[in-house]
Formats: sequence, C-alpha cells, structure tokens
Amino acid sequence: MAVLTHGVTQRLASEDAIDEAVAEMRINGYTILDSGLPADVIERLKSGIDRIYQAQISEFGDEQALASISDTDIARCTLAYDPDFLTLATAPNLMKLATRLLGSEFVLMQQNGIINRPDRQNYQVKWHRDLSYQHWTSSKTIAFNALLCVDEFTNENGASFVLPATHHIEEFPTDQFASRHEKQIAARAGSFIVLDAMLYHRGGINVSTDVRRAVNHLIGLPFLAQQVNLQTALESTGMPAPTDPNVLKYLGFRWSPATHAKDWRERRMPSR
Ligand SMILES: O=C(O)CCC(=O)C(=O)O
Repeated sequence: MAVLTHGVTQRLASEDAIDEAVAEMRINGYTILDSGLPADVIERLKSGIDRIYQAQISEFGDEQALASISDTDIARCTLAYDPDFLTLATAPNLMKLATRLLGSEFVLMQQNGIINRPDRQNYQVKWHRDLSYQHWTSSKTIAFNALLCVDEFTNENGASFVLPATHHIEEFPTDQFASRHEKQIAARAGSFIVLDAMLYHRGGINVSTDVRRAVNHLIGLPFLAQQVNLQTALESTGMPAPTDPNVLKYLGFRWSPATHAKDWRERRMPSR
C-alpha cells in the first residue's frame, strides 16, 4: 500500500527486494539478504572454515603465533583455498546488491572465515567499523560488509550487534548511546547480514555450547586497497584463476597497481 507523502520530489527506487535492501542500507546502514545458496554448500563452507583455519595455523607455525598478532579464529582469504568460497563471494543476490549500492565497478577487498567459540576471547566483540580508524562520512556508499551466517545466528551464540545509522556520523557515540541503541541481529543460516562498512558493529559473546561460524566479505569501490592480492594468493595455493572477466575484475586482477610504467600503458591497450 502506498504511503502518503507531502512535498516529496525524490525517492529511492522500489522495484524489487534488492531495492528495499538498498533503502535499509542507505538509511539504517544494515539489512539481511538471502544468499540463495543451497544447504549442502553452506554445510561444506562450515567444514571448509575449520579446515582452512587448521591449514593456516600450520602455515604460520602454531596457534600461539597467531595469538601473538591477535589473529586467532580467523581463516583469511578463504577463496584461495577452496572453490566453494568463490561460489559464495559471487552469489548472484550479493552481486546484484553490490551493483545497486556501488555501481558497475567494485572489488572484493577481503573474505575471511570467522570462528566464534563459546570458550574463547574474541577480538571482534569490540565496536568497530570495517573501514577501521576512519572518522568521516560519505553521502554515497563506498564499501559494505556481507557476513554470511554459516551457522544460524542467535542471541545465545553471539549474533552480531549493530549501532543503526552510525555510518552517518563521524564519531563513535557515547557509551550510554551504545548500550541503549545497540541491536542484535539474529538471522538464519545461509543469510547475509549486510552492513555499510562505516557502520559500527561488533560480534556478540557466545554463551551457547556450540561454535558460531561466519564468512565476512568486504566489498568496495576499486580505489580502496585489498587486504591480500587475490591474484598472487590464488597462485600461491595453486588454485586456478577464474576465467569470467567480470569475476577477474571483482577479484581485483584489473585494479592491482601496475608493476611499472610500461605495464600501466599496456593494460590500457584496447585488446586487453
Ligand atoms: O562475528 C561477528 O558477528 C562480527 C564480525 C565482525 O565484526 C567483522 O568481521 O568485522
């Protein structure tokens, strides 16, 4: 049913569910989006996070070494280890939302598996922006996070908290504001909790008896820097590079800095 308005000459588009998600993102700074991925893929991602984390512990020495850099319980750059994570990062609903929020050019800045255990300290429970250390606002979305709930997110197992609309304000609010207005987002397995990358958020404390897993994506305009160069990351693990030119662009192959002046010019040749 149409709402009544007065003196309104400009409105957000409202053609479909993705437009509604965009409206929530622009105004509240968060929304929930169905990934559309089948349950068996979600199950494989669950074991994939655990497997990749164990592999990365071995790569780095031991878990104590990860603890020394405050990086326990995060499986980094997961798509370089298992093709299911590329399927996830390119889920059609996610790509549609990215196009509506950011336009035709956007890059995957990070993809990390997050393990929230009941019996451990978790660095993500502190309020933060994913574009961390930044205290300014932008009238347009420049980046967003898509946190896939691999397990169902419940109030008990540490579902994420958000501070709605804080992407519009430069400073972190007061302690009282944060405790009064924080909102916990329960969501079913297979959905993305999507946040403007400038929205303050935090993980919840897991007081259940089960591990809560998620996969976070940071997707943004190409001028932002990737955490890991995905081209070299794929080469390092021996995973084949995708062939779809749009996926290559999304993974940053086109946007990585040129290696020298001639490379920069060659990249601009029409045949490339
Ligand atoms: O695990 C969560 O609920 C939040 C994760 C988070 O804050 C992040 O990855 O930036």
